[in-house]
Order: sequence, then C-alpha cells, then structure tokens
Amino acid sequence: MSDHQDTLQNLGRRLFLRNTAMTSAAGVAGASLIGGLGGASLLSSRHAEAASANGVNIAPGELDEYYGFWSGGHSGEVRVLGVPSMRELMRIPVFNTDSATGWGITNESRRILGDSARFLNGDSHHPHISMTDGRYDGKYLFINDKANTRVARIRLDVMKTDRITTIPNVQAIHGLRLQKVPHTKYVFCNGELPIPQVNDGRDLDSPEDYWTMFNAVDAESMDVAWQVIVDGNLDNTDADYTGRFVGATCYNSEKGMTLAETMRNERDWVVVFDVEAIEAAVSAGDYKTLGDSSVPVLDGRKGSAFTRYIPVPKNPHGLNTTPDGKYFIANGKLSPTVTIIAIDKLPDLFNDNIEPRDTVVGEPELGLGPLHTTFDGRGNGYTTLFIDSQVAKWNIEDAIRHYNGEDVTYLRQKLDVHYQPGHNHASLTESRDADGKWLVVLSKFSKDRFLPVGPLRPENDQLIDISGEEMKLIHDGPTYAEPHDCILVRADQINPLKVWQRDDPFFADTVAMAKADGVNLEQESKVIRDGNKVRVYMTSIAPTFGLTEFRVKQGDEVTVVVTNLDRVEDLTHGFCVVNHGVQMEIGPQQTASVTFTADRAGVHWYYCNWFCHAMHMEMTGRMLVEPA
Ligand code: RUQ
Ligand code: CUA
Ligand code: CA
Repeated sequence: MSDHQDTLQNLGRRLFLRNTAMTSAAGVAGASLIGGLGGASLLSSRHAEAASANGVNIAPGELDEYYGFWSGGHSGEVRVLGVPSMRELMRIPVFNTDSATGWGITNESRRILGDSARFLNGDSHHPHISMTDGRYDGKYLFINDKANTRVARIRLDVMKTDRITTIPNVQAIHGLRLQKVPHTKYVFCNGELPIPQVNDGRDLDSPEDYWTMFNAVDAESMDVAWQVIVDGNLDNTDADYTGRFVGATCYNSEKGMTLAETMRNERDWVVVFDVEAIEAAVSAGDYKTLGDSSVPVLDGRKGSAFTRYIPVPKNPHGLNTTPDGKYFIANGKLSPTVTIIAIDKLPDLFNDNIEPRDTVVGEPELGLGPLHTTFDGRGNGYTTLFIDSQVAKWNIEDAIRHYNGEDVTYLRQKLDVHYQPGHNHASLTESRDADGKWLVVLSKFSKDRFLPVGPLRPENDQLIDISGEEMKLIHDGPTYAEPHDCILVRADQINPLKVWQRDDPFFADTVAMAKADGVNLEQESKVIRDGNKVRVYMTSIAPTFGLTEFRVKQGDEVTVVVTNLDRVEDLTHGFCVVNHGVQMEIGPQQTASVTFTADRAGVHWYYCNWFCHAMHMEMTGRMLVEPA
C-alpha cells in the first residue's frame, strides 16, 4: 500500500516535470482556487494552445468524428454533442417538457408519455445505444428516469423519444445497461430504493420487508419482460459479452434506511444474474406476479438459482464490463479500490464449484472515491476518483499480476480533472470496438473555471486525448444539470433521416385520425366539426399556413393538425397560438397535432415560431372564437 503511494508520488512528479502545457495548466487550476480569475484566464489560453497543438480544432464547417449522447440528469433530457469539438448539436426532450418542440404539449408526445404525462419532471442518468453482436447498431438509445421510475427509448434515425415505460413494483430506476450479445433483446435496469411488496400501505415500519428488483425490459416491445427480487439494493449494472450474465452493484447490503446504516458493512456486493436461468424459469411459468402487475417476478434472493452475491468493498458504485469481455469491474466508492471479477469463472460459481470471492482476480488500489471505469481497448482502465478529483489510468493485467504477488506497477498515470468527476466514458468503450481515442470526464463541479453565473454553477465536461501513452486534457465544456453519463459512438454508426417519411409511426395515429375524417393531409386544409370537438387540418409551406383563419365557438375542444409539405432539409415550421400555451415543431414532411380548449371569445393569432423563410414573421393566421 505504501509503495503504491510512493509510486504514485513519483509518477505524479515525473509527469509534472515532463508534461506539456496541460499538466502545468492543472497546476494553475489549483492556484486559481486561491488566486481567483487571473488563473482562469491563463488557463483558457493554455487550453487553446494545447487544443491546436493536438490538432483537434474542428474548423467551422467541419464535422466531428463521433456523436456523443449526454444524459441531462434532472433536466430530464438527452443532449447530442459532436466530439471532439464538444459542440452541442441537439437536445432531445424525454422526461421533461420542451417549449421549442412541444414535447409534453403535442398529442404525439403525450401518447408516448402515456399515464406519466402528468409528471413534468424526470431524472435521466444512463444513455446506452442498442447493440448487435457487441457493436453499436445505431438503432435506439435507451435511458432511465430515476425520478419517476421510467425507461425511455429514443429512435436514433429521427432523434425523438418513441416509447416510455413505467416499471412496476419498484422505485427509482437507476443503473441501466443493454444486453450486448447476441443483440439488445433486453434493457436491464435497476430499481434502487427498496419498498414494501406490495407497496399499498402495508409494512411501512418494517424495512426488513422492503425489497427491490432487477428488471428486464423487452427492447422492441418496451414491455417489462421479468423482474428479479434481490437482497440489499441495486445501483449500477452492466452485461457481459456472452449474453448470459449481468452484474449489478449493491451499496446497501445493510438495507439501511439512513446514510449511517448504509455504511455499516465493510463489504457490500456485486450480484450476478444468470439471464438464461431466469428466461427458462419464466418460460416454464415458474414465477409469481405482484399487485395489479402481470409482470413475472422471480425470487433472486440469496440461495436462489438465478443469482450469486460476490462480496466487494464498501458501497460500490459503477460496474463496467471490459471490452474484451473478460471482466466486470466494480468501483469501490468508499474503498480506494476497484474489484476485478473474472467473467469466465461465473459458470463455476453458478455450479457451486467455487466460492463467490474466488471470482475476484484483482483489487487494485487507485485513489479516493472510485466511481466509474472506462476502457481504451488496449488493456487499460480509466477510473474516476471523485474525492481526489483525478482520473487514474491503470493496466488491468498488471493489476491482476500484482494481486497474485508479482512486483509490478499497474498505475500508469493520474490526471487532475476539475472537479469531482462522476462518470467518465471512452470512445466506443461499451462495445467490442473500444478505440481508445477520446475520454470524456463528467465533473460535477466547475468552481472557478468559468465566469460566475450566480449561486447555481454549471458542471464541467472535460475532453481528454487518450490516444497516446499519456492522457492529455484538451477541452473544458460547461454544462447544465446534470450529465451523469454519456456515450460516444462513431459518426458512421448513426444514420439520421434528413426529412420525415410520410408513413412514420411517430405520427401514424394522427394520420389515421385524418383518414377517418376523410381528410387528405398532403392535399388540403379543412375544418371538421364533431359536436363541440373541432379538428382543424392545415398544411404549411413556407411562408404560409394552409388556413389563414379558422372559426370555432367558445368552449370548443380544438385539435390543430399541421402537415409540413416542405421537402427541403432543415425547413421546420412551428405552430403557436398566442395566449393558449400551445406550441409545436413540424419538421419537413411531418404531421403534428395539439389539442386545447378555445375558452375565450375573440381573435387569437397563431404564428410560425421556427424561423423558416424571409417572410417567417408574416407566417400567421387568426383563430376566430365566437362567443358562446
Ligand atoms: S451514477 S456518478 Cu447516476 Cu451513473 Cu455514477
Ligand atoms: Cu414557417 Cu417560420
Ligand atoms: Ca453499504
């Protein structure tokens, strides 16, 4: 232990002396904590130099090599960035409402939100891209909502949320990862906080009868396929490259109800699930259901055939599978270590040929507060150290040799990051294609690195070049609440559409409604009255709406359906009715609709609010509401 520390200090000094501008910039960061903004401005010029020296300046008009999908934390959204430029390209509303696109306002989005449309908030943490044979297939991105216990799917061809499922019988979906092999059949997601089963008012005062579950959502139907009750709780998770095993960390083996109680044990555990055994039990009908849910529930508590519990030090957090498929890495959080679990020993563990700790092949000490580990595909792990505000680069096979008593150094470098990093993520790291080019570090605090903006500060996403022997800090990017995690995928792995297809399922229900009303959306604008319900169908072609006025009666429930007939790329219209809280985006060749009550007589203008034409300001019309 102490010779590790010696090594570290030597390593730190050596790197400090040898490194270029970046390491000295890191030194200045410390000084500027005391010295204020003088240090910060020095920093940014050093960054600019370093960025051009590393040749990563993406000039205006040039495209990035990677897409990055960032979770928006308690903003509830997902953001799309270009990497390495770190330019924000798009925001995808998911669990939030969004004024610009009308997410949460339009009928199409409200159908997707379903019952949960009543929630205006969300807390998205873990964005993951669907895979085929362990490689990103660019079809979907899935993300959890911890706040309202949901899982959402985003279609990556249109970059819109297309399904949202509320997970029954559990509270607070946190860790979420996808089956990698043979393809993403399941979205695995963890219920974090134990609750009474059934949670209908029973067992309020008997925490020993609270449980939580590991959940599998069918990636195509988005139905919950099955749930497995566990001991303790569940935090983060990842799947292997055989399709059989999934690991998840538990920080609350104590099943404590308070902070102090959750820290009592020196070791908590990683629970491993045998997906094949679970599927066999489900198809044999060997399960129960709970409450009003019809989802198969299996008992995976200690002693079950479906799970094994591997003790690991203390309150572990992230769980990450190495891209060669050999190991699960559990990150110690309250222990300065990470635990290396050999996946090829898991069949023996499930056959009871070995003990749980026999699967542990290494437990390197890295520094204070290890939260998440990512990989370069060249045998190195990169672990965030929350308390130390560093990323530790370490070699996995050397850590295993060290655990076996060999005199080898597994630590390669420690780099200061700013400050208190949570997740980090290397390019393509969750797939077989991990390419070791870029590392994004999501730091929870920016402190002095940006102009002050009031008591609430941005966080700081840092971009690090990991293509060489040494990590080099390239870029700081201030960011709004709260990127828990991100995923980097090669640009050629994503194929977005440029205009909507007229038969897109995203608005198929609205098209079907028009058909039932005998309206040809591509040809005509028309008002249909159906009792006190009025459906107003109109086209839009820049810079006019198909109807420059329509007439309804006070108290009518009005549904406006706009079909954008423009075929030009990037020609999006908007529809906003003044003083009615009504607004939506209508992309080229898209149909979008919104329903509201015309509750006030008078003239109410509507206008296009996505800039579309020189005469965009004039793209207006009047809703004439006759008094009741
Ligand atoms: S968590 S800072 Cu929501 Cu992934 Cu670890
Ligand atoms: Cu149409 Cu602006
Ligand atoms: Ca604990």
